[in-house]
Amino acid sequence: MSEAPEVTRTGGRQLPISPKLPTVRAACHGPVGADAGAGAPIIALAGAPNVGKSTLFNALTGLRATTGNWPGTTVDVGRGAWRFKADDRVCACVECSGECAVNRVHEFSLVDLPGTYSLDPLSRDEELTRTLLVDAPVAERPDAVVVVADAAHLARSLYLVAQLRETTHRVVVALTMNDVARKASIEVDSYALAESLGCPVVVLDPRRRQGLDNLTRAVREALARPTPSPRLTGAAALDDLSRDDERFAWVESAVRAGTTGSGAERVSTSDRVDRVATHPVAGPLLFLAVMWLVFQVTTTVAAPLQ
Ligand SMILES: Nc1nc2c(ncn2[C@@H]2O[C@H](COP(=O)(O)OP(=O)(O)OP(=O)(O)O)[C@@H](O)[C@H]2O)c(=O)[nH]1
Ligand SMILES: [Mg+2]
Repeated sequence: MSEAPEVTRTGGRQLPISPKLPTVRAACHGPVGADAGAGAPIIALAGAPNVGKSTLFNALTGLRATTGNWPGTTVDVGRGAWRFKADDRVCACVECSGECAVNRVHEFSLVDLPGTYSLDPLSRDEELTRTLLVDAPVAERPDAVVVVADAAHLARSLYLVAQLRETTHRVVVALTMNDVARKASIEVDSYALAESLGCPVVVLDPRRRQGLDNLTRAVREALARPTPSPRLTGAAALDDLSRDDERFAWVESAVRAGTTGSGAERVSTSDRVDRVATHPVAGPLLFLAVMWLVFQVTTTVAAPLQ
């Protein structure tokens, strides 16, 4: 049995979509590479760290992106061909006369992004997600974004969806860790969740390759729809911290609508504090304010006591 080719990776600040990737093996339809052919729709896998993005990427592409049970496993961008059979396109390949096994194969170019909770980058690898989804020219952005969300920690997975719905991206939510959620007595109603989020929600287990056909269908249907009109415009609006409360409220109502059970997670106060404390602008300002307060306590306040 031939080994699956290593995933092709593009790292650094370079825009991941541009470079053409090398061909790694041949098939009867001509060269079949680690990446899909030119013109294939580009689908990005985004989501919080450690939710199963690379496991899903591997299941869909047959490649071998590194996966691991710790955050930060993916620190650059992987890209590969997501091929699937569909019965609505007949191949006109001369060599195989339409008989070969890869007949009627469609393909997407699948991009595996590093984990991120939001579109506000805190590290260099998170910046890649921001660059690809927000800062890149519209023509170079993915045709759809699959947000991989952890069913056991839904609230912290959905902030990214809250930000993406303010852009022109087509979004499909792929719900992993359903087994973990069940063990924690969290029941997710994917239909209610989809209705509340306003985008398709597909339940899957990428380790067992379960739910992949449903994901393929949901992405194809999303691509058939026109791009959504943006609720907000521009990167500046996305970075507007004052919109946080609104986004949290939206996430909270989606979690409430889509989950039941004793373990159902809510957006906690610590989630809100974390959000402000780790914000690229508000975080350092908060740090300086605390340092100033400590300085005042140790000088002005303590001086009369000495
Ligand atoms: N229990 C359970 N484990 C899963 C599921 N999906 C993925 N995993 C496991 O979760 C761990 C993390 O998976 P990765 O694919 O590396 O996660 P990632 O989102 O790519 O992580 P980063 O690259 O760090 O952002 C691996 O050990 C997977 O086997 C699932 O549905 N249920
Ligand atoms: Mg990964």
